[in-house]
Amino acid sequence: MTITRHFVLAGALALVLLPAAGRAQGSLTVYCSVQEEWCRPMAQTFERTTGIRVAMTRKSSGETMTQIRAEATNPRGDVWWGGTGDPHMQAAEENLTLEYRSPRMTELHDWATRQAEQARFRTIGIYAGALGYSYNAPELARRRIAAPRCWADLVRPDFRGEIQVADPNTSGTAYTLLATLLQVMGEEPAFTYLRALHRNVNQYTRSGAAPARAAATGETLVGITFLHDAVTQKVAGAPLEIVAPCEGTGYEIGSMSIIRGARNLDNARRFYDWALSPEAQALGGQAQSFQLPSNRAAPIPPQAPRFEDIRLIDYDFARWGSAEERTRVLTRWEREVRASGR
Ligand code: S7P
Repeated sequence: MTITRHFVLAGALALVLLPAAGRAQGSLTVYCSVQEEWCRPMAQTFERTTGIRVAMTRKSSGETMTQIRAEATNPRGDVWWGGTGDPHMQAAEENLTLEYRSPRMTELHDWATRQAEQARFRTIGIYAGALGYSYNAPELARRRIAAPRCWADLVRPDFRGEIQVADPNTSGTAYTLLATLLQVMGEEPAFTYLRALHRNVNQYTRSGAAPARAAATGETLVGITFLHDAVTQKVAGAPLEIVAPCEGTGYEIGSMSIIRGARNLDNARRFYDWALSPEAQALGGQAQSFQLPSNRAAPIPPQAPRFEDIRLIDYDFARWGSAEERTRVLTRWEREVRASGR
């Protein structure tokens, strides 16, 4: 055996024996729009199992959408993972993301594949969660305020300056609130409601989950968020009561898309397939994120708010995720709500 052949064989053997992470498999840039606590194990576990180096950055859904649009002529990200479905739908419509049909699609719930079909397979559902609010129960009792149960309760005068919600321009959660109210009440009554709610809002945060953290510490009395974000606080010991509003509420289909012009397309597809697997989706619950996973075989965290227990509306994702409607509603909110006095 020649020395060269010896080296080739030894090299091949090392490749077989080395754990995947020990081998260079290229890289991947992921834009992550869930909580940092879940972004991190996703990146680390994928890196460990494939050897692909992952650069992950976390931003809210609306902000990520704006960034991808701004980078369209020179894309820097490969995959956008997580965040509410509406901006993913808009990105699909604006041709910012790529069609991909994962072999794992057959393993998913109907709501996840319906999302993909509506976006011509440029996005797909990875989890779902309903919108609502939570309040700090001891603080509410201390101020002798009657417990809220409905959206209508949040515009009562006794909640003046006591409510926190995110800015719908940056936050997918807050955009889901706008679209939800428009669907529950009809557009004109919803804008009247939003102006009344504005008087009670103490701060529009950048990120959607922040109001649940503020309610947990008593910094605000009420935080409007996805219910699962309030559950995360409650599980950590916060004295929160969680409300699925009596009139009915909307929900998100948290989504994932491959960015058009991805520099690491093969790795992006590999991440996409992996992120749809039951093993990858189980990481959510382990990271104290209590959404409903889209893979039918993924474990549902026992703390996850179940859709059967909530009065859900038939949220029209195609309409409210369309570029035209999203832009129109956000512009109207800026003009008529944020600019209105308190
Ligand atoms: O915390 C998880 C979660 O609520 O965050 C996502 C959300 O879009 C990101 O926050 P923004 O509202 O700031 O965009 C949701 O998809 C997810 O369930």
